[in-house]
Amino acid sequence: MAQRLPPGQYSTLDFPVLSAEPTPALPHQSWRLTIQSSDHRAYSLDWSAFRDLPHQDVITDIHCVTRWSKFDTRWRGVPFDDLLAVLPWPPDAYVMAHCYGGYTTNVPLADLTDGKAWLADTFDGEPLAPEHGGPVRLLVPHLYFWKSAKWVRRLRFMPADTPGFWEERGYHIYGDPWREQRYS
Ligand SMILES: Nc1nc2c(c(=O)[nH]1)N[C@H]1C(S)=C(S)[C@@H](COP(=O)(O)O)O[C@H]1N2
Ligand SMILES: [Mo]
Repeated sequence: MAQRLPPGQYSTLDFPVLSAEPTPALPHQSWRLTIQSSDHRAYSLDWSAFRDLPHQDVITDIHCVTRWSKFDTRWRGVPFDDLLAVLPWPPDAYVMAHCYGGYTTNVPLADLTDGKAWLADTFDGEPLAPEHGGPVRLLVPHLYFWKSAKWVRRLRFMPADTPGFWEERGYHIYGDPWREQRYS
């Protein structure tokens, strides 16, 4: 199974917490997810609208740029495709994920569609813990885990790729672990 571990990574059973900001308190009644088009149209979901979207179980490996990988992590969440399906307008080619707390990260739309990404609200059968991004985080497991934005608040479509928080600080604009795209 050597090919299961991307170059320069080691496998761990731990689930380290890596956050650039303090864990925000996000009660369900005040939580919102807003999708924003590049021409400033907005579509918001409250908790009950989000909960009513189709959910899917996911078992996947995750890879952090700090070199830990964790195999067979068990999530449940809304496939990004099902979120796109409820949007009243067409998406743009790039997405900036904005988080409660201010963190941002950029991902091309093509890396979020066709079953490649989820808005996860469950880990190991339990509501996603606040320190791991609960109530909802982005899960984009084929890219380094910094792209999996915790406490996601707003998904802003953009016509061009623009660096987010870590990407502005030297992390790779794309972040493919199999090509070791750690830093730019
Ligand atoms: N909002 C937010 N999301 C974030 C981060 C962060 O600092 N803030 N860190 C990223 C990084 S670098 C990693 S490795 C993972 C860590 O997720 P975990 O704490 O659940 O292991 O979250 C990513 N998403
Ligand atoms: Mo990370």
